[in-house]
Amino acid sequence: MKQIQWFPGHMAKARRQIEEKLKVVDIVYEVVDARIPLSSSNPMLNDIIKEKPKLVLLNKIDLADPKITEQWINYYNKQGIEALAINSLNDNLESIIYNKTKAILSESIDKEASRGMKPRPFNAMVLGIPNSGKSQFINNLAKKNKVRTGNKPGVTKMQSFLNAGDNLRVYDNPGVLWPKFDDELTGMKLALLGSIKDSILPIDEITLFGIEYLKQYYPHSIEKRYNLKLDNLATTIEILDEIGRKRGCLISGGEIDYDRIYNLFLNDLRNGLLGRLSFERIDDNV
Ligand SMILES: Nc1nc2c(ncn2[C@@H]2O[C@H](COP(=O)(O)OP(=O)(O)OP(=O)(O)O)[C@@H](O)[C@H]2O)c(=O)[nH]1
Ligand SMILES: [Mg+2]
Repeated sequence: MKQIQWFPGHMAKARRQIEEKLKVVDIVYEVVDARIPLSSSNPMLNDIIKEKPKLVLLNKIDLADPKITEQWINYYNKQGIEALAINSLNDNLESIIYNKTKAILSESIDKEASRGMKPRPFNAMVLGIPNSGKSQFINNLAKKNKVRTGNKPGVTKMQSFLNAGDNLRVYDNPGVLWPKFDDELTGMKLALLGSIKDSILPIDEITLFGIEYLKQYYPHSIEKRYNLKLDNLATTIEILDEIGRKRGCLISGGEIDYDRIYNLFLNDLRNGLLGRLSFERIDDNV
């Protein structure tokens, strides 16, 4: 996985580049991970985009708990924040996104029309932290017309668009923002889902965090995947040992190979093999 190290200088540069692009943009699409919508958002985004209309896209819903995703959508809507739940891998998003954008921009469309301006395509910019699915989302929108239309005279090199249908254009290079890494729990969740490098946090801690979360909220998913009964296992280490035995993660002499269990568990979780799981709940966070 590509990984960006965010230093203050990088942040300032990313911010400047985004602010420059925003001048010709009608709407910002903020892509977050539906499984951790708060942890995968950027703390400065609203400050950077100011009054620009925004649509929050809870992406990767195929991996998230549908009930929790619905609660998050309600949560955003109650605060007057526009939000949609999407799957950028498999859904056909073009008309859904266009229609929502048109509704959000309706007031300014009417204003332009009343001044005698002709209808024009909307310009959108995609923002989000690494690995949230920005590129996947842009490719999904632009699949019919993957051609650059920018680089016209007077338009800076960065301002090249991809057509998403006839009436919507998205910047071809999405804005990459930093996550909230000052909070330990946030870092743990991002690492658990593979959005920051495992090496930043110890893999054993990430695994224990994941198992404890599942034990609390999704006990059946562990029991089913690893064919075990949690009632018989008092501690998280006992759960690990049992997974190790069930999966044959053993070193010679019959000892448990914990590193193999960590990798097995994290791969299962990240690939959706433990079911559709969400790691952020409104009750715990708001
Ligand atoms: N299951 C699932 N996977 C997704 C979805 N959207 C993106 N992905 C996967 O998530 C990973 C990251 O997606 P990208 O589109 O590369 O993410 P990005 O935000 O462009 O990441 P950076 O370029 O590093 O900032 C890839 O493996 C995608 O295939 C989705 O809706 N569902
Ligand atoms: Mg990308």
